[in-house]
Amino acid sequence: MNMNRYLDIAPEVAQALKDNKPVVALESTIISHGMPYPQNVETALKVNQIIRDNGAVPATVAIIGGRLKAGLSDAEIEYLGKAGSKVSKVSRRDLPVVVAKGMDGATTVATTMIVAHMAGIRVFATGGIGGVHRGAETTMDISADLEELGQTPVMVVCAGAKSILDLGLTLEYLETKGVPVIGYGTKELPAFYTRKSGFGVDYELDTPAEVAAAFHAQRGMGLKTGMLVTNPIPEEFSMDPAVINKAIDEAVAEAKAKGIHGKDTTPFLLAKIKDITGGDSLDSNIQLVFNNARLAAQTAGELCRLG
Ligand code: PSU
Ligand code: MN
Repeated sequence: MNMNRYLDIAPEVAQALKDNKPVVALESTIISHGMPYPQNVETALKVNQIIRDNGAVPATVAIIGGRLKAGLSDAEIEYLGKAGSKVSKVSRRDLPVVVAKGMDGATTVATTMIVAHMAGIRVFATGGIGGVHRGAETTMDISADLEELGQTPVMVVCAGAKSILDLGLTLEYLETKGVPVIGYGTKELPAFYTRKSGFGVDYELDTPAEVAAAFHAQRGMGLKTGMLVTNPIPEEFSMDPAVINKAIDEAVAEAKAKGIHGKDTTPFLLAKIKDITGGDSLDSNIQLVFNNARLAAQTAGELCRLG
């Protein structure tokens, strides 16, 4: 099964895949660049536990010493969390040099999908995806995550997209690429910190079994696209839209004034929003990741039942 010579699959993950037991992939940029230390490491370890409690095996993806890893040890997670933004943020275009040079790297949604697919993992849980940035009509800043969703058959469970992005354009892009956007128990795209965005999704599905059945059909038809499952943050952890939208507007304005661009944009905005909201956004962020881990583990279980 371990066909790719650049890939190491953790023994527990390899065994689960061989036995048709559920596995959930997790990204590492959320650990290194998406949250501060030590909450990043605490969150990642708790996510692993939640996935286990829901009957699946966690497989955090990263690049260590130039090796693609599907499944990290707790010590490796601690290392990436402590190193933070000193570790390279690795999207699709960064892979060749990082691997050839034997570097360490934290994988974005795009790269985690690539490695998950190489390993044979079908379901991936995260917080938020990259998308079409506000002002992309002049900057052309569109995350490689969207292209990956258009070409790599992995299900990504997220809490929707943050309004650091242009949500309307992000949905248009996904439509063009043929990516199904599922609302879990909702007809509206969740906006990460809040349950609503004002934008509709393609389909509402209400159980892990329904989500698994849709993905199973997609794969059964040989469609090569991914699937985006958007899972609203639990009500009790959602933020006041006025507060969070003001923080996001301020962060976006500051990024523009400072000329932040390229791969630095998303990490800059995430850190800024956390500073402005005094940590409230971090608490919400952590809770929505837990919620996505639960749904992903249950859906992975249903997929295994389908074969
Ligand atoms: N959005 C979040 N949290 C994150 C990210 C995005 O709410 O941690 C990270 C993910 O790793 C995602 C990446 O794949 O940022 C997107 O970066 P870019 O926009 O540069 O493609
Ligand atoms: Mn970008």
